[in-house]
Amino acid sequence: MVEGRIGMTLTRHIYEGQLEHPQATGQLTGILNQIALAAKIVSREVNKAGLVEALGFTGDENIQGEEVRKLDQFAQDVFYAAFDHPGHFCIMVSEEEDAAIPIPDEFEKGPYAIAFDPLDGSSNIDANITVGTIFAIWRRRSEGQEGCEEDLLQPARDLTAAGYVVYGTSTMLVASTGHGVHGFTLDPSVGEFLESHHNIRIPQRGKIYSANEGNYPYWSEGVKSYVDWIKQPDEAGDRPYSSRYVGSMVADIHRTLLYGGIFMYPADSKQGKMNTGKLRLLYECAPMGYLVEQAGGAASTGSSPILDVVPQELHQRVPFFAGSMQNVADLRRFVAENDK
Ligand code: FDP
Repeated sequence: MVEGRIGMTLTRHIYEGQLEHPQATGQLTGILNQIALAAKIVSREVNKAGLVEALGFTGDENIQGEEVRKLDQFAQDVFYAAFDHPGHFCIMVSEEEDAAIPIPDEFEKGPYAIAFDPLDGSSNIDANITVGTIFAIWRRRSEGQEGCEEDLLQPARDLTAAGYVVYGTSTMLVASTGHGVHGFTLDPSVGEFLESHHNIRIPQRGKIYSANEGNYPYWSEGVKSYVDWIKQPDEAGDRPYSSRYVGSMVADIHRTLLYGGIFMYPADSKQGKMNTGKLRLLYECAPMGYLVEQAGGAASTGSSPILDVVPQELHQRVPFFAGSMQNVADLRRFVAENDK
């Protein structure tokens, strides 16, 4: 059971981390504080969504061809406003927008680039199911004032920080700056994120698998045979695994981090030929893979570590398998043996 430390607010945690690094400029502290503020605003709106008729579609479509729901747009606006002016970033990319988003001319440019999904799992909103925000932060690579795509097209191995906010039965912010993964639960009575999960460690093996199994007929032989295997009873009683799939990546990864097991969104051949899966690299798989590895787990495309994938385009998709170290190793073995 991971526990937080009494009186440890997110702000204090970040500040103390900063003190341990005398060379720190405080920029990262500022960024995480901005994210926490935006998360509180989105959390408030998510919680009262049904009451104020915030649910439903705006009528527009986003870059993925999905209809944009009102809360998606609201979350996009809130996080954009948190990132555009404090001088932390030189460029951003969001799931909601096709092109990279520049920092407006009138605002100072900063040393970081951010990729974010303002409201992941949004097809669940109408059913009152958990949704979340995901973010990934890299140090910029380009020189000069304006940022460019090169600052965003970096592998997860080079992340400076990443995290997510899960708007569930309570709102939690889970983040890493490369020194373990820590979780902070929003206490609405004081309006603060308080440390509730210090140094989250994912179990080395878990007995839960999480996948949209409706896609089974379209998976590769390797993935099919792995899923067949984890459903077969064995003498030791380690199998079959239990199946849990919310269909909201933040919720499924959050559970996987705490309980162990494997989350997967494999490539499939639904459209005829094998695709690269559904989930997006920059603002879904890279940050979640980084967090899972920071917690002692593994994240893979099935054949190579997610952290090593060098993005070629902003909205690139990749097959994604993440969770307990041993579960991901099993999956990789089945893929290596069956998918030549
Ligand atoms: P959503 O479409 O509701 O935004 O990538 C987005 C995502 O949800 C993930 O959060 C989730 O894990 C996945 O898609 C669910 O996809 P399926 O409906 O195909 O299972």
